[in-house]
Amino acid sequence: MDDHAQAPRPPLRALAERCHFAIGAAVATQPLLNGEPDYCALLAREFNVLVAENMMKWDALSPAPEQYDWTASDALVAFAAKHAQRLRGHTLVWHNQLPAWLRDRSLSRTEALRLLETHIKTVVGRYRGQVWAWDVVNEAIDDSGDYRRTSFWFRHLGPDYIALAFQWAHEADPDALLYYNDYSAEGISPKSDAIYRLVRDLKAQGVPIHGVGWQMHLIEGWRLEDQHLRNAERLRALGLELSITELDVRLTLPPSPAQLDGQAESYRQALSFALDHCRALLTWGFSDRYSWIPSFQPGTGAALPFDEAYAPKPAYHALWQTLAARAGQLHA
Ligand code: 9MR
Repeated sequence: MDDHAQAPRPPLRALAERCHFAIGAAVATQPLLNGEPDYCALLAREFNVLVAENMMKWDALSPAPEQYDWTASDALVAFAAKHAQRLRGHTLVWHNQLPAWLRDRSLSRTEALRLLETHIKTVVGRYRGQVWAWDVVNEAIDDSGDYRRTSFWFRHLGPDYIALAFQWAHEADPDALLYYNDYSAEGISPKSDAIYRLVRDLKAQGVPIHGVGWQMHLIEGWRLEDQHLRNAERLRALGLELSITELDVRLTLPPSPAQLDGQAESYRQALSFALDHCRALLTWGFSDRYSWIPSFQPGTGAALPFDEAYAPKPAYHALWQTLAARAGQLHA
């Protein structure tokens, strides 16, 4: 933690607040529940919005039918309240991380509808007024631009589940911002075209959707391009807001200093874009000590702004400088 003293002051959240911007990170279950001192101190210090990496997913919340265990999610909600941080809720409807009791069951359409409505209303209702924005539907479109037809919810309900999920979430917390969230959604592609059509049609039908989340799990070398601006503009023209919800930039391991600098440039460009076009930017974790990347993408990692010992990396300094420059301009 000594290296930590080298982090420029003030923290990211103080600079972000001057820009009316939300800067945040996903929170891992174990270090939060264990109250790991360095982890919790940095989490509280640097960020003004948090999201549960896993704690609010269906399998984490509901180990058995009609049973909920709120231990971890309540701990996160309490942590955020204590440190005056907003929360993003992740995620209500997804094909992954469904509890086995649900995934392995054969359901009629009526049963599937009842289970989904009850789950959404139970979770959103419990945290009504405490969650700023929910990822209501996650990853419903595949890379070819079709619905993800093999997903549990599509198989049981067809595409109707998407509008219903937003409606139910809205009934449970009329003040929460409701998002559609996906990966590889930031450029112009068959997938982002399909997301655009989906959210455009939802808006046209009067479905309560307020935003689109771009996850942005990036590979090294990523740079902002005109296609990202065009995509943002068409979504915002629908009256939707945007957030970068799960940013990380993975590197082949072990990274060289040049790779870390290149990564910092990706972070800088993503944040600079977000300050112009988005409500929030959250990274998927904040320290390389806890990141999904090495186990899912073997041979790669080092994707986050702090290293495994919680020392700030060039990516952290790039975020800091970008926010500081913007905060300075606003107050010049
Ligand atoms: O980071 C999450 C990891 O701990 C889980 O094992 C994994 C299981 O599917 O989900 C990861 O988070 C995902 C997020 O919920 C949705 N977008 C992609 C993220 C990375 O896979």
